[in-house]
Amino acid sequence: MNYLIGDVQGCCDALDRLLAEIGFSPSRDRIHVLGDLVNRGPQSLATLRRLRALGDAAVCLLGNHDLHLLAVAHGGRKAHRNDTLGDILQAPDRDAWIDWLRHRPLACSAHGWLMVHAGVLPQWDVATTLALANEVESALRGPGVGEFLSVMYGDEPQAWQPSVAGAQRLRLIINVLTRIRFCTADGTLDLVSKEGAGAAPAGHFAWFDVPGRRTAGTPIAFGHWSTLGLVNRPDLLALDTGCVWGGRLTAVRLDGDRREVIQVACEQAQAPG
Ligand SMILES: [Mn+2]
Repeated sequence: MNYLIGDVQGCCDALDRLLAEIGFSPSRDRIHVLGDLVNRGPQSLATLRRLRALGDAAVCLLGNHDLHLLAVAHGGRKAHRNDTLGDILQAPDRDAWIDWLRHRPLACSAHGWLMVHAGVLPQWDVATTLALANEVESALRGPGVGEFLSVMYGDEPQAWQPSVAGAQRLRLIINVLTRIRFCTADGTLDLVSKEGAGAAPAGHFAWFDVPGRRTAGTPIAFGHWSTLGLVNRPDLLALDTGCVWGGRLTAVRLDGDRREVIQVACEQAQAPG
């Protein structure tokens, strides 16, 4: 059976309880973990150990916190006050963990679903989304990864231009796939607002509600947006249910056209703010 799992953020105990709850068998089942595997929770290293040990039974997408870890590890970025990445960064085998992480994908198409950490732009269809994700994946896996990570951060450009190349292009792709919540009808990003879908800035939509979105015919599963809570509609699954904030960790079992939501309650590891 195939499962989708929302943001774990270093809450390995909750992940263990969730896998037990669904009766997960690595030889029979597969989980797709929708990014933000690490950070803010108490067990970032243990979470990577658990997921990596599952081999092909766990497809793990990269989220913004996972990219932050890569950027800190490669020296291009300072750690944040609330980071809980020390157990990985100080591990004797840290290079192996960082190397494993930088080989994870940013998007995945499986079982009829498109899976990303945060979302997509309205102009992108599924094939375009996967191709653009692959451009970033190639940069992360290549020899210039350190330099790439040092230019990865920034909120510009705010809109997609197919002709834009280089760091600007990859930064926009990353900001969409791992950070988007709201955008305008023409796909201009707002990367500031973090409230729920009802709090769209003027002229903006939740990315999945933009009229004419070109991925509309394909169901999309994503995490990242904890203030949205669980969204379970025919064309959409939003699965960041705030585990690290004392919410829940959520899995969805995909069984043909049927879905089953499985959740475990989580201990609060971080207070907002
Ligand atoms: Mn995120």
